[in-house]
Amino acid sequence: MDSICIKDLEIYGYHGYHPEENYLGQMFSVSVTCWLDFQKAGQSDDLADTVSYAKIAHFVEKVFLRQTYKLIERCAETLAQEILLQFPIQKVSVTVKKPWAPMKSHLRYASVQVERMWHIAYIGLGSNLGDRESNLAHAIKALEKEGILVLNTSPIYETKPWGVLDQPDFLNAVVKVRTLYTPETLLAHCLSIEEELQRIRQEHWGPRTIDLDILLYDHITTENSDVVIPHPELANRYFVLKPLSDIAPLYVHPLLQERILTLAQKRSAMDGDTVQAWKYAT
Ligand code: GSY
Repeated sequence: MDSICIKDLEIYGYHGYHPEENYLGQMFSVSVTCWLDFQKAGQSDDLADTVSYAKIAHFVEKVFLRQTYKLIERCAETLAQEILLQFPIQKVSVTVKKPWAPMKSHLRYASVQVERMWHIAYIGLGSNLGDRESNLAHAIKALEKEGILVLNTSPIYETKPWGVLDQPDFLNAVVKVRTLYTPETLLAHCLSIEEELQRIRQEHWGPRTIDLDILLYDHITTENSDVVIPHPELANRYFVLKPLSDIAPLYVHPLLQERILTLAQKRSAMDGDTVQAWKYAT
């Protein structure tokens, strides 16, 4: 991907762990690389088709001086997040250097570097207690409140219970989201939304106000993680495959190497009658 780079932008700031750093201040040097596609600007010669490096530099100065942090790690993390939110870029790298770091050793500088990028994830939603449709709507709003941008919502389906059969029918849907969170942090947000909507986790595979499952995250597969991606049951559950295939038919399952649409069609032969159209989510 193309990149725009700002190297060693000098800013006099007050970040530091020692109180004297906070009142005396010192020189910092900040470098930023932004990844984006500027093929269009390469053809058009128009600044509107890319990101102005002057604007990035000005924005970095503003964010850098807005607040004082003890750690340059926190400073770099904040800069990376704010730059990704402010500019239409895919990925950013931020380096913060402290050439005057107060210590006995002689060195050119101490520095930290972070790389952050947008991620695309698909989250499955299910509810079979209370006002099921409003539970789904609340969960989607709650995701947005946590800073998770919902890009697309599948139609809602009414589905026969899977696992424990003697329980009410579910409403299921899938959302496509854009997030800066890691899979672990995204899962933590999903769990806190479930708690907020008072899911009662009494019976495994039993009724629930709301269930949020991370189905896919970029094209990664995880190992030795508390979050298993792709969701291990994805290919077996038609109530997930059907809504997912509506919004990501061509996505290739990273382990099975088959398109979601193909997996859905295969599963439909077995479970097609367990999933019925409900109505389109707003
Ligand atoms: O894993 C999601 C919770 N769940 C569901 C569900 O969402 N829909 C249907 N149809 N059956 C389910 N069984 C469980 S557990």
